Amino acid sequence: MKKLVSLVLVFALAFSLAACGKKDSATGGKSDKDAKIVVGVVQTNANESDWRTANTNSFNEAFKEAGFEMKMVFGEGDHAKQISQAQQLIQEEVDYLVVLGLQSAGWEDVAKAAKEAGIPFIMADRKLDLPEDLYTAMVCSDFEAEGRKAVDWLKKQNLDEYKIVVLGGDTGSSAQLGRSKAIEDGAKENGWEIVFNQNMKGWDETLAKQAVADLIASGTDFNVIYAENDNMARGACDAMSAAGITYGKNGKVKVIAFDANKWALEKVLAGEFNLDVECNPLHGPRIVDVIKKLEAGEHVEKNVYVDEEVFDCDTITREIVDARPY
Ligand code: GZL
Repeated sequence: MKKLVSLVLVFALAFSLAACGKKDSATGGKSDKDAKIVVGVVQTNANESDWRTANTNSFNEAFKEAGFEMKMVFGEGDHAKQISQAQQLIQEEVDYLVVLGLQSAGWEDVAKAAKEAGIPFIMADRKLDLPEDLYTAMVCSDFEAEGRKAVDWLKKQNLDEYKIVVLGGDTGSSAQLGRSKAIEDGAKENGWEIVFNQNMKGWDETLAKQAVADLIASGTDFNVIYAENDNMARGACDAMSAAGITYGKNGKVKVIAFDANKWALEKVLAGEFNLDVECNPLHGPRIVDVIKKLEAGEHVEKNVYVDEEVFDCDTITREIVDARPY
């Protein structure tokens, strides 16, 4: 009889230990309230762009402030590497998994594994192609909306002709897909000509500069640069400067950029960029807020798009630029 009782006790103990190790992947909630919250962050690349640097710094600062332990890994342009890094973090039983995907597709297996392990899956920056039951929260930018802001501005310019150079970001990222869709749809709707449309691997500034230099050398005529981030817009401007082509507020070529890094807004203020569409990188505090709410068992909005502005060389001021946080 004694043996039976001790056997039951052993099973009961094993069961309760197993139960307390698992979290509800929808709401999180660390079982041991005193232990540090460990957050796995699957980042794109370390030195992809000034935007990415501000984004990574935002996570570092906000997580340190919140007392979270952060395990950040970098895919460095390799989607398969990001997938295996995410699976590794699940194996390490992080309390939360935050993903900034190089590619928007291909995340279902990881999201299912996280759910099975009871680890809340949070998307930051770039929305991934996942059904709502496979992620806990999304805090991203609406890239197509960003692109529509640029298209609406371009339409208001009432140019005599529209010969547009599109310098796209990393192929397949939701940022590139959304911004490119907006200009491609806008060109169709308005009868504009896209004379060049190529994605620059890694959002690379040098590749963008070379692409525009080659276009100029080939005699291709254009009067709009639609660069899907600030760094590529700067590369395009360097190529135009080298060829003696005027651009910006009083130039031949209108320059549109995305991200609105502070240095780029200086260029808007100087009239070198005509328009810069904000894509706010400061996701650290936003993700801390989501995790704290989950830990407290509070309601968390499933899908949150970041509020973002547009900066126009005709209206921007020194005060606006000086007040910018990144
Ligand atoms: C957008 C972000 C993009 C930026 C680029 O949210 O994913 O990646 O626009 C960055 O500058 O490299």
